[in-house]
Amino acid sequence: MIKKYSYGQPIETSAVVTDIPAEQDEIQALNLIRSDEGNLFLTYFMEEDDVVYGLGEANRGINKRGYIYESFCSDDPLHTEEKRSLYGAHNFLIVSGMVNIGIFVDTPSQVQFDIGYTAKNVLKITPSDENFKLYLIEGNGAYDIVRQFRKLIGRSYIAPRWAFGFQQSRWSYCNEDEIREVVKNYRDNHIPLDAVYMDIDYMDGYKDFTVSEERFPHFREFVSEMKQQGIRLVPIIDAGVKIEEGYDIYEEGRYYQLFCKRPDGSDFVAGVWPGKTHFPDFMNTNARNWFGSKYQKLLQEGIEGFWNDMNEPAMFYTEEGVREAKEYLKGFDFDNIDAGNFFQLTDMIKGLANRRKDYESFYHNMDGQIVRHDKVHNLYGFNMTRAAGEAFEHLQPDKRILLFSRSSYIGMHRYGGIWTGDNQSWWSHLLLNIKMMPSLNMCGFIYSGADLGGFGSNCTEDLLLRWLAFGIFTPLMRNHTALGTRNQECYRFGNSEMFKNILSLRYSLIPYLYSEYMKACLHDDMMIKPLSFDYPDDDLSRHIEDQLLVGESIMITPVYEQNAIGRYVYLPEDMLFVRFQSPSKRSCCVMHKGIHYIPVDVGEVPVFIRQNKMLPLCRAVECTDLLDTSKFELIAFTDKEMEYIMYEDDGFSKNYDAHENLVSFAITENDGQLGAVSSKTIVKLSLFH
Ligand code: MIG
Repeated sequence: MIKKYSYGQPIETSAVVTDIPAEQDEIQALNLIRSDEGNLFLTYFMEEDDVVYGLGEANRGINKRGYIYESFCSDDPLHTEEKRSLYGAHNFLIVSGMVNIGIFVDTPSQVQFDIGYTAKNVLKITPSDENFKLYLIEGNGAYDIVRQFRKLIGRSYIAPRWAFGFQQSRWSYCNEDEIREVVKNYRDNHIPLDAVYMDIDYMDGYKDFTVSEERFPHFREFVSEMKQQGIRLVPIIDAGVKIEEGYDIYEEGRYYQLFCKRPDGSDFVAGVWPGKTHFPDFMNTNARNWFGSKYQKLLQEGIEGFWNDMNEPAMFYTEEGVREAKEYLKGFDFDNIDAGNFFQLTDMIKGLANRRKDYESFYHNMDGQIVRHDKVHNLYGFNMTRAAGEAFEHLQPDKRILLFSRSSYIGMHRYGGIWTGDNQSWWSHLLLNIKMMPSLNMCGFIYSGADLGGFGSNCTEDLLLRWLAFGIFTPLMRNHTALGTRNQECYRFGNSEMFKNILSLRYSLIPYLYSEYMKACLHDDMMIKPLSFDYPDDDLSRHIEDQLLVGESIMITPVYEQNAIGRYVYLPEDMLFVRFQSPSKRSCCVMHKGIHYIPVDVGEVPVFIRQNKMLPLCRAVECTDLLDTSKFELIAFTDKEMEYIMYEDDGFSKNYDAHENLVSFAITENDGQLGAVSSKTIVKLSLFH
């Protein structure tokens, strides 16, 4: 049951698609309090053993209890443990225990969630704006609440199937030959690959929707050359539009008044990659339609996917900030630098980027309503991505286009996925990736993933192998790294065989992963879940943070520590342990409910098949275009009749709900013998009980 409460005059965020009338009475479950300082907050008393799920793209654990988080989309590339904000703002959480309650604070500006940080058992939610909507969801457990919430916010974006292939990125592959070289190395080593990313250097002077003629002189031909090798190119689009006379996007945006404004009506200026830029006013319908239509320039070159970056929006500096810095420096006593002014000086310079003050200094025209940016800050990246998503509906109505964003708010999940931004090549960030996936799923961001191998810092071979062994289960499976870091493509480390094995397993799993992904999208469900969602009565499951359920059949237990030779796992029921060593080499054994230590060598992938479930596998290939989904191998863990329904479609059109899309793999009994029955060819059945 969902109740909606509305306070003051909230700005519409478009997060929710179901219109429900607001309650008239005061809220029952939470206390709305005004503090002595005058600000409004909500409190809820948590029981000692309540678990708190949610907050989507946020730091720390699956259980959010014990820390403080702030929803304020932030371009912060150092996701250390103390950070309170990352790139997304996903204000949905669930307090789960004897009583279960879902809370969605729908407001476009900053919100603070103190989840037992100040007082151990107190959840305190402080919206920075007193005009907000609040949704309270009662349900039969956390999982039920998530499903109700997901119905409220609408169907998740659906990616094309090729986007389940492995994707390689780097900041930047600078020209055609560098990309050719990457592709050649993958193909020569028989390591599967479906896409290569084009980071900012493909553009002409970092100007959106341009392609450097010098570095990509025959772009359309190049896109098609890559396509013939089964490779899609995915260009980046940045939020800021370069200020340059004669550049059509700049000229049009200025002429039609489609950029964010200063109070005096002039276009707001921020420095980003191209130098000085204007920010398109994505809160304005005309601006969205205009910017969205520009993606056509690349679509008509044959491009089929995009990633939207820098849309918090990130800024290196503003003109106002620089002016202040200059003033400060004029008066600075460079001859007498001591501890006091030294830090003042460095903080001053570092503080030029993404200043709160700057976010408070420009305005949006929300179709007639003038709103200061900080009041709607969390909607900017959402609306950039919405601009693209809505445009694709007209430009390519019958085709799925890959789209994901860095910044987001709930509601954006209907238009695109996300990647989790600038992580580091740290083991702790592999673990963070593991813990974040179910939270993203709760908020509808199903097509998502992290920079595998880590963005900042130098990756090592074992970290990349372990990270990929987890990444094969995330819909977006992309290796990406920053400018200046060590080469991180899979063929860069001596032993390409292990990489080939892991990625080949991904391709064997694609029919299953895609099926579970599509079911999650079509039924407003989750693809990647915490254990407790499917084992609600198993107490220990509520506290497992490093094992996940992927779809209905499997539990995964990734290794995320350097030099580990295995790990402890907890089985909430008897399961079949499958140790994938290579596509052709694996060992299986039944393990009982409880705690076990399992060996997992570097290069191996441990998978547990749940009771009365099965895992279909197809033959591994080097790109998704070559997948043969007529023949399957089944690994089943059952001693009775059962069935797995696989969702399958062409992977690019939008005929999602057709009945033919469901294929049955059944284990049935005949003359006392269990066997497999399907309209597909079963090349091998491995049955365990
Ligand atoms: O300020 O385009 O998160 O993935 O490689 C850095 C360069 C800008 C940040 C993105 C990252 C991308 C990088 N971008």
